[in-house]
Amino acid sequence: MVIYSKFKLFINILNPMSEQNHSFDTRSIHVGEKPDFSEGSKNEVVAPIYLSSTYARKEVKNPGQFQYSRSSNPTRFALEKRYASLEQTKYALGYASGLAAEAALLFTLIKPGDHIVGFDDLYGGTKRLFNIWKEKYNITVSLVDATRPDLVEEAILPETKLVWLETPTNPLLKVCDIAAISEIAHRHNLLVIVDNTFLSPYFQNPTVLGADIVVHSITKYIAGHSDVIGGAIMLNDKDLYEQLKFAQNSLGVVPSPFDCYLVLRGLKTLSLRMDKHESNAIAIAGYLENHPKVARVYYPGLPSHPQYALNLKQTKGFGGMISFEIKGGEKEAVQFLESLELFTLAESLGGVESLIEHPALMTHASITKKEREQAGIKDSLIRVSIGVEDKTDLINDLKQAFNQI
Ligand code: P1T
Repeated sequence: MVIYSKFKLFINILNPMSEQNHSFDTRSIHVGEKPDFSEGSKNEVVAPIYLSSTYARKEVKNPGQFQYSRSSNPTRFALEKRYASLEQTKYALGYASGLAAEAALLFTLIKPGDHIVGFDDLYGGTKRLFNIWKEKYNITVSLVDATRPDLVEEAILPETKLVWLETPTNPLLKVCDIAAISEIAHRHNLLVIVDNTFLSPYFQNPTVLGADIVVHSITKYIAGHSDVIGGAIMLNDKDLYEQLKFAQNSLGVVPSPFDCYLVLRGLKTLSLRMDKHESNAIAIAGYLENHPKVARVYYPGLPSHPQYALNLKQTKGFGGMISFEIKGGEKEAVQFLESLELFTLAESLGGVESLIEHPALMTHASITKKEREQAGIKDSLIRVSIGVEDKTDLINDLKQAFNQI
């Protein structure tokens, strides 16, 4: 069996028509949804939504591939195959939300007394999860400015288990060097987890750069239409995959078959959407940078961004997320946000429609003011998820809202 699969892999490498030899755009449409003529009824072009919660077996001792939908489901199976293909990993698992994936990682990898080194500008919900684990399971966490790999190394303790990164970060769009930090972490026998939500696998593949595990909030660019809550983990290590698969089933943190279908559908346009998100964001970041009522713009695609060169080196793009500080404080920020007509004032990001929010009062309200101040999240900070609408319409909306403050 092993010999056969190795042989098959070898044939795949030689075969230019093998799935993994296709480009990203092709894989995002076809992997997991290939019509199968050998099995008669499985020649659908679109993967069906398998709603059955359980699967019959002919013989008591022969369970077959699918038994119970919490442990495995054909629609989820198709999606997990595509996730792995797009992140260029061997394995992938789907979850009910990004935070469900993160909780499953902590559940699997962390035991009482362990220590985590994390980026100081992680998503607020990730920090809240760390705070829960700190209180309940007596772990410790050091959040450091990972734009400096030396600070990551300095924070490593004998009880450190893993390094948790996000790049670019939410909400300050800080970029860290995945390859350099992975090299440091591996020297200390630590795992590196990268939250790749902001760039999606279209622009960045952390395991190719040296990270061990990728985590995603699928809710964002991957699903892409603000109608799904989902999460994913992608990795290459078989043993870790088995442990995570065990936890996925034991905790029951799985996505519904309907959500899996929506994500399979959304993924087919990921590359088209990401290119448009990015070209709109480049235009809008430039507009904001020259606006007299804006104090500072955070966007990795601006040459003024402190890690612009690093981002160019390790990614294929800059993405569609921008943060900026408005001149004044909370009052001006709130007035501006409430004056917009086309941008929707809402948490979340990565959908086709442009969303805008106030991190201190919204997405990052779940962490303390002290933690926010330490991370540099000011009351004048506004975060924008640039959609795929017409960029002139978007800029005109920003213009009229600036005129009202
Ligand atoms: O919302 P959920 O699917 O559980 O994903 C959590 C999560 C994880 N990682 C990053 C980088 C995220 O941005 C998020 C969710 N973020 C928001 C809801 C937000 O508006 O920032």
